[in-house]
Amino acid sequence: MRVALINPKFRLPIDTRTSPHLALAYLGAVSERRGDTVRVFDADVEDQPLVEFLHEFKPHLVGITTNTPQVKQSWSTAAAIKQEFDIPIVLGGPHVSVVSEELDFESVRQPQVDMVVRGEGEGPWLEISDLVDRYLRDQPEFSAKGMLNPELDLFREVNGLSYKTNDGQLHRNPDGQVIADLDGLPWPAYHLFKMDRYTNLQPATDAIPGSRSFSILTSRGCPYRCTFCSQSIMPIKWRARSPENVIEEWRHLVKDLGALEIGVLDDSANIRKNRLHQLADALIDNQINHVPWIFVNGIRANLADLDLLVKLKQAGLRRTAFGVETGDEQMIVKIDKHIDHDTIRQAFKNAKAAGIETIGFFIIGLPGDTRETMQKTIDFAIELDPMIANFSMMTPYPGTIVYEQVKQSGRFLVQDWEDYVFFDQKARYEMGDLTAELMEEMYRKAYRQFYWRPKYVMRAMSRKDFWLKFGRNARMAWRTVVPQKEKTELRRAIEAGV
Ligand code: B12
Ligand code: SF4
Repeated sequence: MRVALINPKFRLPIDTRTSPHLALAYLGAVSERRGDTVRVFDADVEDQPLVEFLHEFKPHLVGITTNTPQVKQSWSTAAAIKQEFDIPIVLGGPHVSVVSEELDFESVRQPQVDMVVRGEGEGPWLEISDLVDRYLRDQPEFSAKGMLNPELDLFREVNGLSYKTNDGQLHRNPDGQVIADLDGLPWPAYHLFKMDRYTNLQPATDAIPGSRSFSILTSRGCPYRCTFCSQSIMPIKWRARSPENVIEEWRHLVKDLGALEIGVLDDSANIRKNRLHQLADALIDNQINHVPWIFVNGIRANLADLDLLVKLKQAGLRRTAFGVETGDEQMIVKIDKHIDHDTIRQAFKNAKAAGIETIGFFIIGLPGDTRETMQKTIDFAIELDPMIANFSMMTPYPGTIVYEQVKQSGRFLVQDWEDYVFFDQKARYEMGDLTAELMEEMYRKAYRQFYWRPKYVMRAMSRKDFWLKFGRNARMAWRTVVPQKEKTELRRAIEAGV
C-alpha cells in the first residue's frame, strides 16, 4: 500500500524548517515496517506542488499532522487532496487530541477530513493502515466513501480514533492505550526526508548544516501537569526507552548518518536520574560523546544535581534548558510547577559548575500576573543569567488549565487558531487587571532588559556562534524593539497578494 504523510505549510514569522518532523518520521518508520511504501511531503521544504506530488505517488492513505496554529492549513491540505482523489484522510497531532473542547470533532466535521487520531499515533495509525489495506485487497473499487459506509463501520474498533461515516454521523472510539514498550518502536525514518533542506535544530549553535543535526526522543510523556502546558493533552504516563535501545539509535546517528549535533526532544528526560547516568556511561564507553548534544525542551530543575550534570557533561551534553516560567514565589505555586526558586537557582549553579550552557524558559502574562510579578520574572532571569533567555507570551492553548481560566474569567484576543503562536509580541488574552497593553509592554521590556545588558552583549560578541549567525541575531535584536505583524494580518496580506 502507498502511504503519504504530510506536514502542511505553515507561515510563521520564523524559520520553521529547523528539523524533520519527528511524528512523521516515527509514523513513516512504523508504516515501512508494516510493508508500506511511504513518502513524506513536508510542505515547509518542498518545491513540488502538492497536487503534482499526489498524482506522481498516487497514495492509498494520507496522514496529515497538525498543531493548533496549523490546523486550518491541515484542513485546506485535506481539501486539496480530496479534490483529486477519494482516499481516506487522517489527521493527528496535539490540536485534534483535545477532546474536552471537542477539537477532534471540529476537524472530523470538515467535509474533507475522514478521521482523527487522538494522542499517541503509531498504534491507531497501524490499525487504520491494516483495515484500509485489507479493504483494498477485497474491493476492486477503492474509495474512502465506500470504506466509511455506516453499515460496514470499518473503523469502529480502532481505539483513539474519531471519525465520520458517510451518512455524516460522527463517532468517537475509546481512548487508545499508551505505548508501554518504547523499545519496540523502530527508529525515526529520516531517509524519507530531504535532509539537506533543513536548517538546524538549534539555530543558536555553530552553523551546522541541517542535514547533520538530528533529534532523538529517549522518553515520552510528562508526569507533571503545569497549568499552561499543552503537554497536558498528551498521556500523563512517563515512559522511557532503555539506555541500550537509545544508545543503538544514537550510534546510528553519529556513525551512519554523520550527526554533528543531537537534540534530545524529551519533555522531561530526567525523571529517572539513574537512567541518565547509565545513558551517559554508555555514551562515554561507546566513544560517541564527542558529538555535542542538547536538552532542547528542558529538564526538571529539581532532578538536576551536580553529580548528574558533571556526568552528562562528560557524555557530551553541551547545553540544557530549564523551565523557570516565573520569578514570583506565589505564581510558581499557582501554575503547579512543583518546584521552588532556590531549587532552580541551585540547578543553574550546578549546570554552570559542570560547564554546561543554559537556556531559561520564562512566561510573561500568566493568569494572576501583575506588573510587579512580571518584573520579578525579568529580574530572576537576569539573576540566573542563562546563555539564552526565552520569554514566551502566555498563549492559552485549548486543553490546558489556563485555557479554562481564561474561558471562565478572561477574554480571548485571538481571531482564529492561526493566532495561537507566540512570536508576534501580541497578548492573546486579557484577565482583570492583566491587560494586553501591560503584557506587551512587559514582554518587550523582558527582552530589552535581559539582552541589552552590556555584560550580555560583550559575552555574546565573544562567541563564534554570534558572528556565524549574525544576520539572524540582528533580526532578533530588531524584533525586541519593533513589533511583528499579527499572523492574521500577515495571512490577509499574503492572500491579497500584497
Ligand atoms: C520540535 C517542536 C517544535 C519544532 C518543530 C520542528 C519540526 N519540524 O517538527 C519548532 C521549534 C519549529 C516548533 C514550533 C512550534 N511549536 Co512546537 N514542539 C515541538 C516539540 C518540542 C516536539 C515535537 C515532537 O517531535 N514530538 C515527538 C512526536 C513523536 O510526538 P508528537 O509530535 O506529539 O506526535 C505524536 C502524536 O501527536 C501523533 N501525531 C502527530 N501527528 C500525527 C499525524 C497523524 C496522521 C497521526 C495518525 C498521528 C499524529 O502521533 C505522534 C507519534 O506518537 C513539541 C512538544 C512535544 N513533546 O511534542 C512542541 C509542540 C508540538 N509545539 C507546540 C507549539 C505551540 C509550537 C508553536 C506554535 C510555538 C510558537 N512559537 O508559536 C510553533 C508552531 C510551528 C509550526 N510549524 O507549526 C505545542 C503544540 C500545542 C498545540 N496545541 O498545538 C507543543 C505540544 C509544545 C507544548 N507543550 O506546548 N515546535
Ligand atoms: S512544562 Fe514541562 S514539566 Fe510542566 S507539564 Fe509541560 S512538559 Fe511537563
